[in-house]
Amino acid sequence: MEDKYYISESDFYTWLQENREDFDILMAYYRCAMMEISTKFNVLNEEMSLRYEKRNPIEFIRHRLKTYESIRGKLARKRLSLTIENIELGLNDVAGIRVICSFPTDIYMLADALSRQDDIIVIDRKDYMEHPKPSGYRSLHLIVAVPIFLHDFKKMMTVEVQFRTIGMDWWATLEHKIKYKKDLPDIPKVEAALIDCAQKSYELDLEMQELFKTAMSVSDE
Ligand code: 0O2
Repeated sequence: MEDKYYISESDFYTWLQENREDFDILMAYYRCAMMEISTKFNVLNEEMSLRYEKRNPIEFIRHRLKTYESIRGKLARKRLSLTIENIELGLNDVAGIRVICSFPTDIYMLADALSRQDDIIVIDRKDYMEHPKPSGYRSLHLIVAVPIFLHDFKKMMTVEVQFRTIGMDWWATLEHKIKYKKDLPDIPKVEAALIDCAQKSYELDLEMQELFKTAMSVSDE
């Protein structure tokens, strides 16, 4: 039976031509929202470099807008028809920010600091550090709404924030290359090895965190 939510590539591009202006405006709003969130993290990073442990908890920040391909696929997976409204209200991760932190505890500290800001609304929180995915994936995901201030109105935009350590990011990037979302049959040996690598990498993260604490306490004496 035909799936009424399936959107072919050519249907998507025809729709895009007809809705180009509205689509481009929505994407521009998402870019503004990513700038707002990036600035918030840059401010926190700057502050932390001067206070408390006097170091930057953020190694780097990346951001991305979801690709056409990914928007098309996710709408179909969520059983949503192709409309501007469904892209905006039905998908939470069109705008994505990845905050790569030095140590696991930095992740919770930064996520809490962002969540406390009074212009931020936390819509969802998924703790894949405490509860890794069956694949071995670790990260902390927040879905937040942030206001963007346009010349004559204010608009709340949704952004997905993924917090990872360098180790979690390293694993996720390579796992993505090796298997994530590829329509390959399961290869139990590869899956088990990936889970094992994720665990080892997390243990190293915790070890480095302990080394840092020890070094800090010695330098404080
Ligand atoms: P891309 O290409 O990174 O943008 P929901 O949005 O709640 O309906 P979803 O999208 O499954 O459901 O949310 P979830 O589980 O929080 O994961 C979303 C994102 O986390 C993914 O984005 C990946 O970036 C990352 N992710 C989740 N699981 C894995 C995994 O097992 N391996 C890797 N490498 N990354 C993972 P997208 O949109 O799938 O893709």
